[in-house]
Amino acid sequence: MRTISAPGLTLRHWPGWMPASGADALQDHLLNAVCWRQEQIRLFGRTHAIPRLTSWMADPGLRYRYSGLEQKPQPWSDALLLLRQRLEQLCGHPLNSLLLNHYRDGHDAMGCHADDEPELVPDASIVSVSLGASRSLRFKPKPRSALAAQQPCQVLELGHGDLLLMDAPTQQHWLHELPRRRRLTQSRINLTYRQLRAPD
Ligand SMILES: O=C(O)CCC(=O)C(=O)O
Repeated sequence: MRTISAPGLTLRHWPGWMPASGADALQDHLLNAVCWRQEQIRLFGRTHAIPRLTSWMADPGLRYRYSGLEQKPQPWSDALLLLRQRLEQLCGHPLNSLLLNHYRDGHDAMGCHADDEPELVPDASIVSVSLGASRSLRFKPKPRSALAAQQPCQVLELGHGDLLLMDAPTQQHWLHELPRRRRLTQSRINLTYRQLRAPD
């Protein structure tokens, strides 16, 4: 495990955390078993299909708006529940929801954002597992964050079976994005386990 830290940023990265055979099997299972959707968003009065497929799993009663979209939870699969239990032991807190992203090739991407929605427990880590093609995740300070101001960007290459913990208070001070990699033809799946606040 290596730790990447800067003011307001703590990342813990385990390259190859999941053995390749387990990562291959999980990737195949998710490609076939998950109900993937391509969501539409409205930007400046126009509708766009987001450049990736997504799905969301969560415990009953939890609601989550992500990128302005109300997510419709799918039931947990056994494989993802088992992985959740291992990750909860590792990070030391509950992980009651999971956002799945499927990048079909290098044209699919994720824009710059922070996972700082009010529904998320702010002290909890965001726990990310990557499967398939290697892609870079780029972190840059939020424009108005005093802690992170004038810090250089941090770039991590995330490969098959890698685990990444984004620890608090990273989401308060830093943005992250998954840029396009135009020549890439292989697909990638990313799982981000999260802790949502319990409903009132
Ligand atoms: O695909 C990735 O590694 C990043 C995913 C991400 O930023 C997110 O789910 O918020």
